[in-house]
Amino acid sequence: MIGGAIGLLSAAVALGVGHLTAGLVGGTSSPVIAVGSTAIDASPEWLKSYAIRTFGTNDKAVLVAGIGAVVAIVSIIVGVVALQRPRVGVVALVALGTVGATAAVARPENGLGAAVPSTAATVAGLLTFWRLRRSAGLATSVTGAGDAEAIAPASFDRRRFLLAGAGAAGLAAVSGLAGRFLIRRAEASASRAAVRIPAPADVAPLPPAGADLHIADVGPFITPNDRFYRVDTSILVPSVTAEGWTLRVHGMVRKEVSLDYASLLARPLMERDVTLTCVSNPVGGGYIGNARWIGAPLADLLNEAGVDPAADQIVSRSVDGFTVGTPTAVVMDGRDAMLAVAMNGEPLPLEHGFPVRMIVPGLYGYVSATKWLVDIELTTFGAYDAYWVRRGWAQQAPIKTESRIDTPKQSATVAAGRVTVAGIAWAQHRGISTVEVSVDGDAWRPARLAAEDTIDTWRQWVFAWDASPGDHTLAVRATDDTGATQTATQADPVPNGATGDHTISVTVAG
Ligand SMILES: Nc1nc2c(c(=O)[nH]1)N[C@H]1C(S)=C(S)[C@@H](COP(=O)(O)O)O[C@H]1N2
Ligand SMILES: [Mo]
Repeated sequence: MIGGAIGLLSAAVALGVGHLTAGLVGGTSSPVIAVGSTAIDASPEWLKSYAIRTFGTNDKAVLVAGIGAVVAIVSIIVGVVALQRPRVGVVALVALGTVGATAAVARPENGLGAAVPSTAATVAGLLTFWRLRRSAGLATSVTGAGDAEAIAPASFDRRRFLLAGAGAAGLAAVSGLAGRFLIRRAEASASRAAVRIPAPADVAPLPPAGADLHIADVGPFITPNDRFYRVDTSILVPSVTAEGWTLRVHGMVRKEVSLDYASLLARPLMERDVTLTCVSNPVGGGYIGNARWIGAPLADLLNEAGVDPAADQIVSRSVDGFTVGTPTAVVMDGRDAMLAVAMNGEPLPLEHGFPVRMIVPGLYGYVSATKWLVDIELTTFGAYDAYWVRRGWAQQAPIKTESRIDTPKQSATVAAGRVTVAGIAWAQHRGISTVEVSVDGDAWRPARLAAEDTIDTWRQWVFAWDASPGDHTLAVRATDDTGATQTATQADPVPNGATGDHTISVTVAG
């Protein structure tokens, strides 16, 4: 029992640490992956096709599990033998590392450095072996001559051994999972770096020069990717490669459609500026950004699948299980709903949904903007509640007409005289018609609007204020192209988006 546990845990820590080290220096050098790849290369064609037929895309996972099972059995046997003859354990761990290092270095894509993870694995395995022996009250000198001692029952502290064993198991699990995460992320990054987005068939004109007022403290009209807000439920960004990506369109359709990344890129692509907004954005908040997206029209794909007229909800699903419910009628009403592959001239960044996400102008992100999209199911609102709907948010959530003051900042002190008050206003898919500013609750006065790009984008505005010394409040409100002015009543983001005029206090120095 004890011998088997020591053997198994030492091997597990070795492989976990090896995997983690590979996550830092390069995934193909992981002893597990290197041995697995070597096994794949060495196996005959009939075995490979049998594995693919039987296990499908899980064939690699089955192989890794198989390698794990072999290592587990061997390490338990070695552990039992090593109880009396610790040198056997040392030799076995060194042999394990040597096999891993040899396989890793022999991979065509690797160099000598690929031996590092297996070396780290061996060291970690030996240290674990030594620690666990010690906590079991066994001789700590594993190389000494007198190896014949058995456990002296009196010196065996069960509690101490169990604690050390649990620590080793935890270390193996954490390092193995961390290694897997790092390796997958590196694979997704490499995949993204290799992607070439074709020129869109339907190009968007550049935003008009006047769309950006270039006022300090008002963000640029197009939000750079590294400054774009990010909202999702993932602690760790999901790693998906373009090569491994597929999308299935199913449910209430005439015929199911499946497509891979290459066939998505082969479709006619469109380019559009769309402002994304999060329903959680409080009045005056920053969960909003505007980007130039390239993607395949979603309505065309749905028409190919043939949507059942009764299917009033499109449920889209991310690789991590997150779901979004979008009204079918909205996606099909002619607006530029798309399966986006590029953001501001680059393949989607990993944290913004690489390789494919949904974009639907006019709807808050949680009902439209699924990142790491892998599945689209046509269903009904009656039949299914998506992720945030189950948590109390509205089933349907068009973006509300809103505006924000970006300069001056809340509680700022400004000099008396001409003060530039400026910010943004948005009413995606309706368009902004006017923005007004009120000082100290007095009459609303019109701000100057930047040129409109499209009705799906935000609009900057600026207001010249003759500021007199003292404390003042500034408020802003927007009116959209339907003639509706934003709701003045303050409301929280739950369940369908915050309302209220963004109001700030400033001090004007005398
Ligand atoms: N897979 C996945 N997609 C998601 C989310 C998520 O949690 N998981 N959050 C949604 C929400 S609430 C918003 S506001 C947008 C944010 O997109 P961004 O992070 O690219 O700005 O993504 C949407 N898509
Ligand atoms: Mo959101």
